[in-house]
Amino acid sequence: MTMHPLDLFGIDALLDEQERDIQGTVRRLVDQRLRPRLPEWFESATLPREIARELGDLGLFGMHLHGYGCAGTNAVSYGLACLELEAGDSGLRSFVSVQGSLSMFSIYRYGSEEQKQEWLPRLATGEALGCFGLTEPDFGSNPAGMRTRARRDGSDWILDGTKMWITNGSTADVATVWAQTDDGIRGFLVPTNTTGFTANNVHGKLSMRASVTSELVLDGVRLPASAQLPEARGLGAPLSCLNEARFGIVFGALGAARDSLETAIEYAGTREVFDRPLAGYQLTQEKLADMTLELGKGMLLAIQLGRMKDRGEITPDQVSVGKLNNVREAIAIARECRTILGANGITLEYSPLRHANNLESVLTYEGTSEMHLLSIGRALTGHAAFR
Ligand code: TGC
Ligand code: FAD
Repeated sequence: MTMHPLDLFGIDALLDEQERDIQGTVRRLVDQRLRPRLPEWFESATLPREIARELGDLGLFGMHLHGYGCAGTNAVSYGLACLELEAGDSGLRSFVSVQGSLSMFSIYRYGSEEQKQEWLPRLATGEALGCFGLTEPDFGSNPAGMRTRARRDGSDWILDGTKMWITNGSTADVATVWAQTDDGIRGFLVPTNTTGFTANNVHGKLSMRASVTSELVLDGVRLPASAQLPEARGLGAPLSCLNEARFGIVFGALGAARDSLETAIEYAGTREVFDRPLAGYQLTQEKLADMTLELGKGMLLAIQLGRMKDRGEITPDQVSVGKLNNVREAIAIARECRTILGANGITLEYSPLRHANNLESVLTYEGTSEMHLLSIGRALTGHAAFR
């Protein structure tokens, strides 16, 4: 008899019935409806917009938000949904992260009642798509230096600037855009059909191919005063949205790792080398055992952070611990699993290298590993070493 890696940690026993149900539902959606098409989407560098309705029907967009058509689940359930989506492909999890944790959360947390009524119900169903423009060509890790500028013209705002690497940029109906004003950084909701707004897709990606990544150009975009997010003041506003998306990644990255490990265990069990199964060799077992330890420890960390988030106790530095550790271990697991698959591991037929390539983006976005190391370093020493 063999065991599933996570059963060695008794992970299921840490979840309640509703959390297990949500996880099972998302896993079935991914396995039955999405997984068969993922290699093709990865190869053709597309993610069809139509899947938004399917994800919306399951309540996956903004699922941990309350009201406005959102499911209102706890944080652990949201994390488990991210994990199952990323067990398919990081592009799927990104799609849901950006819609729910960045676009919807920015409106939910900082928007006017009118903005919430206008956008949240449609974003929750997937009828509308949102994106979140913080990064610029020259300001990624250091968004405080952003050059995008919003200036007053009477009661209107005029936005000029360029955002870069924006997930769902060219498919979104509304962009949350962060810009410098005379009073510091502010957020704006830009309907993407506004004159002066254009989105150009990034091509030639070797990572996160089943995901749309775009440049946003704002050239004299005129917006009414009501387009400003009234409650967002300063850099802390966009950074607080990142906490939400980073939390999803703490769980999500482990989905890519779990799928890689399951694939490697199954492959090693059937692949014969030197006349017997690869799984029977000590070197293979050492790899599998070590990866199981990191996967299980990552899950324990994710659930611990999820419980703290549900109690309203989690801090940004604790999210950094989870994001740094779980993405770093997930990419190491995906790469190690690839070795077990030999040459077969370099094809789209098997998931580990696709996951590893995707995780290169996950290592970089939502704060690079170096930024999270420095955040933890600051928490430990009191010295900020960013500048
Ligand atoms: P610093 O002086 O530390 O902070 C400025 C203000 O912000 C507050 N703050 C936070 N608030 C909430 N959550 C956080 N995580 C926060 N971090 C900082 C802070 O208290 C302060 O508030 P106040 O009231 O005192 O003004 O700012 P800094 O300029 O020194 O920067 C710190 C640093 C480097 C940690 C920050 O800039 C950073 O996190 N950089 C990384 C940028 C990043 O992660 N970008 C992600 C873009 S979005 C994305 O990648 C989406 S991918 C999505 C997908 O496809 O899944
Ligand atoms: P840089 O900031 O130029 O960093 C380059 C290297 O320098 C990194 O290794 C970094 O860690 C290191 N470095 C930087 N500062 C320091 C320092 N002080 N000390 C030591 N090392 C340092 N952004 C959005 O706003 N919205 C999105 O939807 C979005 N989606 C994305 C999707 C994908 C697929 C990718 C790849 C990125 C996405 N991003 C998005 C952008 C992402 O957040 C940035 O790429 C990230 O924040 C890093 O910025 P950068 O690429 O400019 O790297």
